[in-house]
Amino acid sequence: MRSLFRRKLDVKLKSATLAVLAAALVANTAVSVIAQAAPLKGAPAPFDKGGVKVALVNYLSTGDFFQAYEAGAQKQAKALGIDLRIYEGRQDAAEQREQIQQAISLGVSAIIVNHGLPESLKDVVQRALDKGIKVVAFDVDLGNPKVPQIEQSDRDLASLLLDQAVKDNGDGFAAGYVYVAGFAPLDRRDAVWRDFKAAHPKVQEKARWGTVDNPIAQSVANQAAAAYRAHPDIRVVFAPYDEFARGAKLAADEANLSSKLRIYSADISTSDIEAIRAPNSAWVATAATNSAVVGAVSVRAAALLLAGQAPAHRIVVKPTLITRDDLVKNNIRTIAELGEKFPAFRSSDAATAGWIPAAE
Ligand code: SR1
Repeated sequence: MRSLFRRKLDVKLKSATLAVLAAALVANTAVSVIAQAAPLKGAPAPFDKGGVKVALVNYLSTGDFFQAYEAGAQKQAKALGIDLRIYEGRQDAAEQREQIQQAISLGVSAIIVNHGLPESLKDVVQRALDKGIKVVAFDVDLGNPKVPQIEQSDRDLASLLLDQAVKDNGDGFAAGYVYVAGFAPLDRRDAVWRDFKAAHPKVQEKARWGTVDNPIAQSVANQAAAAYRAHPDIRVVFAPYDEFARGAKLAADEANLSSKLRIYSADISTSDIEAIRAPNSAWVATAATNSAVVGAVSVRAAALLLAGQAPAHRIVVKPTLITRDDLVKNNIRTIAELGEKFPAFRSSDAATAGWIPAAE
């Protein structure tokens, strides 16, 4: 029988462990240990020995796009035997800097930076590089030749949407535009919108709104409702982020405007597909990648750098246009079903090598 002393000690140790875990959560240290850092047969160093630790430091984590991105990164990390530490994004620039510093102290070999504000990241990323840590960035332009940049070709994405908008509505319409400055993908899509307006003088931007305050879709819906009331002639809404489109649609549904408006967005998830397919939905098209694939590409880019096989400086995952008609005609209800119809939603050949196991 165990002594009373021993049992008291066990209780104390358990409470201490819980306290450490709770402290980790409060301090927002990496809480996810995803995979065993196992050796990968036939792979170059350091993957042949295992023990490779990589950090994924997010600026944004909420919403379907970022959840699928993380899931894709986890799956690819597991296939590579990488121990992936994920730092949740809370849209807090100071916290993201601190997380990068924590990853450096933890002794990771590579860091994936997912979104963020370049000015608050550049020096801390340089600190990581100076210590020999490899860095890749998704959708944040760190302007550093040593940091490969991953993106979804935002120019193509916006062009696909706006071409479709002209196809559906002609080259003259009153538009609402949902935008928040300072996010690299949104800024790149905005550049296309500005060029588009210059080339289509009969397109009038009647109202502009946008916020990334959580819950994003609901906050955008509140703004959209006011914009629709003030500008009842709006017929097209360019909302190139799925959370924005959800908000624009919510407000359209509530104001009974679904049959008068057409919404064009970016991104796609199973719940987006459901919203686009809903009877009489105003959300008629989106241009998107599979964000799980983009997460996998981000991990592969970091792995290539670690193996001394530098990927291209600009790594692009190409988007595909998906219309409501495509979804309805092909009876597509999920991302998996979308992958059966559009191969680009199954995998990408960006940042691949023979020794990297597929995980998509
Ligand atoms: C706030 S930035 C949101 C965008 O980031 C990713 O690039 C997704 O495509 C999303 O639209």
